[in-house]
Amino acid sequence: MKEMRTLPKDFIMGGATAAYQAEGATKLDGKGLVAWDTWLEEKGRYTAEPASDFYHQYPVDLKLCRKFKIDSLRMSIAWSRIFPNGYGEVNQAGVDYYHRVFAECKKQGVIPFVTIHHFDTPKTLFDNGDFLNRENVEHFVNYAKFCFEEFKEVHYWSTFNEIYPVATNQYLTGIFPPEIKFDLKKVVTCLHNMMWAHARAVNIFKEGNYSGEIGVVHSLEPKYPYSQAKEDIHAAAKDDALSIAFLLDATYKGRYSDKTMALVNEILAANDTQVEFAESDFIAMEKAATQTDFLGINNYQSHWVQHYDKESAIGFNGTGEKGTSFYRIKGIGERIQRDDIPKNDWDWAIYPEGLYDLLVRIKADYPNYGKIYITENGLGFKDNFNDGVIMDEPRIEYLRGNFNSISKAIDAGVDVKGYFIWSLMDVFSWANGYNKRYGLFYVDFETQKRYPKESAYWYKFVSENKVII
Ligand code: BGP
Repeated sequence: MKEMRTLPKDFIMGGATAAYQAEGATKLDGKGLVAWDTWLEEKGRYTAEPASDFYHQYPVDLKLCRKFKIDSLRMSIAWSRIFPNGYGEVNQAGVDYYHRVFAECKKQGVIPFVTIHHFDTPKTLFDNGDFLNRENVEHFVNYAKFCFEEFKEVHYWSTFNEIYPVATNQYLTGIFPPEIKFDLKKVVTCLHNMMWAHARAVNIFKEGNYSGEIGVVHSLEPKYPYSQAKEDIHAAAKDDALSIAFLLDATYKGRYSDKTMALVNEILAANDTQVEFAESDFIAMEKAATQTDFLGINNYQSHWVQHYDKESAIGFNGTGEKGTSFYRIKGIGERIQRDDIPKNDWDWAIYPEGLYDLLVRIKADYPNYGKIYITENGLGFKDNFNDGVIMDEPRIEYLRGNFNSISKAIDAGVDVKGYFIWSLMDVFSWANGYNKRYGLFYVDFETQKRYPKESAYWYKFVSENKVII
């Protein structure tokens, strides 16, 4: 029999959510609008109502956490519940709501792991340029400071969720509002401004001597060359530079290395543009780089990249109809679907080795990485609801592969402290609506009843025994 891998005894097993995807109640108790509210209504495909109604169901979900040995809940605070317009007057009902959630966490013995911004900038600021507008960075920093002052119950803070997908979904692929496509200047400006905003929030947290830990959550998906041809290797290096190295350099060095910048500049030049950064931003970023406590990694898949020098073109699979996506970016490359690698219905490659490669690479390239939490990982799947029984073997298989990679990386000396499955319960998916389910708990979106899937029992066993079965 093959020997089973283990996890450290104090390894945190969590479940992840995000305010807009779980809470529902998008207009309740003084919450301000976000761009998504109007954009989804205009599209008419689906909305974030009622999502998983976490706004009311949180006691149920936290009880489930306790029952299924889920140590920690990754959640986010909705900026527009606290400041309906992004700044100015505080909405006390919103503040009270999160105090109630944190009190319930305490009651159920669940550690809150809180993101300050998860794709939901208040609409007034979003319409005013979101993070392309540096005035909005000031508003973000003030909001973060408010959270540190107010929510003393929280020990773990993440400034942002997934800076790269914010920048690229908004300004490259255009699958998020404001649906701008192939604007590389906006992409790089947004990445930089958000990293600068992150740094300033970290510095405020440290200067204010707040107790707890602070980090940032990056979406990191390895980029491999599709072949060993020189130009494919270079295409993968460019894709990596923009999507991984740019962010990790900023996080851990406080500035972009010459190698990263040369590749990013090459991408910009191929798109007839360039970006300048204010030298003074790097002062805040270098300071933050030495005091960031942890890195959160969201990883679902890996990519294989080949040379591409024609016009940019995107095919987005937002329906779960296999084989409908393609990704070709001028100046970067083309991401190729490899026939020999399994994929889910949304064409996401299932390749747990990628997570191992990523973890050991971070340790090698950024020795001051602190510690790592896997803050999202999971399988989007059309779960079969059979009289309340949900046999989600493919999800268990996916988790097993990724947990084995984490265990191997820990053996190789990478300090991975915990794991949060995306998602705790089924939630609303930004660009896919409700048929792409990820949860350990199936949500009937009509009745809001929760049903544990087979994977929830598997997860409980791993959490209790720290053995990967
Ligand atoms: C990450 C986001 C999550 C979640 C997840 C799954 O990018 O942080 O909010 O949505 O991806 O993505 P999707 O819902 O598109 O399948």
